[in-house]
Amino acid sequence: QNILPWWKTGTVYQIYPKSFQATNGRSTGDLAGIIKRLDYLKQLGVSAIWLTPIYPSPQVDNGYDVSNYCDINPDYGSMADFEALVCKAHQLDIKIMMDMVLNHTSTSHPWFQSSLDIKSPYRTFYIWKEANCEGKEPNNWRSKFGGKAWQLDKASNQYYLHLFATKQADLNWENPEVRTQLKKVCQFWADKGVDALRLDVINLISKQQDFANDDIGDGRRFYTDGPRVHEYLQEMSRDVFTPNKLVTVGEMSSTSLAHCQQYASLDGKELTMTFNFHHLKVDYPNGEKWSLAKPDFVELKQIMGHWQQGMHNKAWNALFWCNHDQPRVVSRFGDCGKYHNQSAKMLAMALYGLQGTPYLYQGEEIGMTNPNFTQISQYRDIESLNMFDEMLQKGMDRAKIMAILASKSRDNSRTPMQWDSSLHAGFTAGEPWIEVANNYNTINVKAALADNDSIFYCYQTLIELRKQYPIFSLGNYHDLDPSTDKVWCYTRQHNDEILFVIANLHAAPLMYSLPKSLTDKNWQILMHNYHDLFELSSSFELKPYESIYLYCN
Ligand code: TEU
Repeated sequence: QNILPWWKTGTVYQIYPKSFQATNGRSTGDLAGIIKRLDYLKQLGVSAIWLTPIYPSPQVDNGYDVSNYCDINPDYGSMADFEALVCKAHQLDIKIMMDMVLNHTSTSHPWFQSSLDIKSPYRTFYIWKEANCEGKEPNNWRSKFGGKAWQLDKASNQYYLHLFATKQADLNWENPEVRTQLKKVCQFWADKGVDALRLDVINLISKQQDFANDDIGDGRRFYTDGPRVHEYLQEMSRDVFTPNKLVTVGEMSSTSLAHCQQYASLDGKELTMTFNFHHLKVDYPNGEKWSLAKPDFVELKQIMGHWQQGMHNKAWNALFWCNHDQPRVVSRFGDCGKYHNQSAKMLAMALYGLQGTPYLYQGEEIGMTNPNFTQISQYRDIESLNMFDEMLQKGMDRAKIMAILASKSRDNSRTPMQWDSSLHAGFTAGEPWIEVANNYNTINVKAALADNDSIFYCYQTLIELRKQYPIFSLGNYHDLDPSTDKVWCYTRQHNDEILFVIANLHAAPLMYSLPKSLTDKNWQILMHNYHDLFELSSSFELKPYESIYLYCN
């Protein structure tokens, strides 16, 4: 057991600092607020905290538009506050993971400002191109946030590439000096005592250099898992990740299993592990995020199985339902009404039985829900606001657009953390930058800690079990019935040890029969999301969202 590193047995807690905890009546959260809540995170049992970007930034994309990689956004505090956070976290044996946004910078970054001068050595830090022969954009690539991926600079009459917002300019990784500077940035944070890095859209850094038109798509096939991406990551690993023992998780946009087997290969030549998003597209009809559909659970299980088996003994997965870009999972795949508690626990148990490192997004541990905003004025996210305009222009009905945003917007997970039932959920004494969800009277940390049947304690137990039982890190994966959308039942096996996960995905009760091969085992009940007595027999009724962990060795 001792040979398993912390990132194979531990859980990472994602903090969205802007919405976590404010002090001094600020409208946004801050570092002092995070320090204040470290004991709570220790009680939960997490091994590390991932902070989404806390660097100086114009906040066009909530910090993913960095204007200085080596400082702290003054709204969040100072470098001294950051050093205090690292120190206190380490005292509690909690590691720090920083978010590195290395694919692009803010256009306010001094490098970009300098690059506006065509003669500046920084010109080649970005991807500047001439207009095409018709005097238009260099190609037809689209921005992920809507609109074109190229912005004209009138002074030089050239365009720069931005795969995200207009004010997020893509860096030119072909230039070795760019790579040198970015390695220095990683080294800077390693020297501050940071233990781990989350690398934002890191599989988009290498673009096909002919910048061809994409006749069948938005351009992504020319820069996703691009030609030199593995080479670049090997260089980063060799020069800065490995010498500093940095654990790394790469966020991979529209990637493939074959690429992730290499990115997150157990030989550690590139990254420690990868996030992918295929399992969170099972409610995108025909791949379209901005429309409504129920999740396809057969597809969900099939995707999870594909990755579990494909990565086993080769590479390492990151496991997650939620992050700051995704709606709340209990609103999405569970039930926010009568079965809020059971469905949130079922989703937790189904995911935490898998192989990989779980990432728990702030508020998920108390079953926070989407806020059900009804007015466009309640939204803040640049992607949501751009999509609202795009859908309006397409002539879509306004009520329909609002329903889509209420289900799909990234702001669904960005509302303030619900600490207690006081004003603004205890997030701030001032005016929060985005509204609190109006169910904070019942869904909050204080209430969760006071109820030993709460979702919080389910996560606490799961996190502890994963540290204690190596089967979670080591076992293989076998789906007992991939074709049903009623239940998700799988085993994890390592030598004679078996973890058997049973989860009812719906509110409807149903009869479940143990597969023959698993009936004669000496099962022990490791966990159960109902506290009623559970008698195991060869066939039994599964209650709404009931889930059980059985274990034998
Ligand atoms: O997200 C990358 C990404 O591709 C998404 O999950 C994105 O939010 C989605 O495609 C929009 O539909 C990362 C960050 O997590 C996100 O918050 C940033 O906005 C983005 O990179 C740009 O830095």
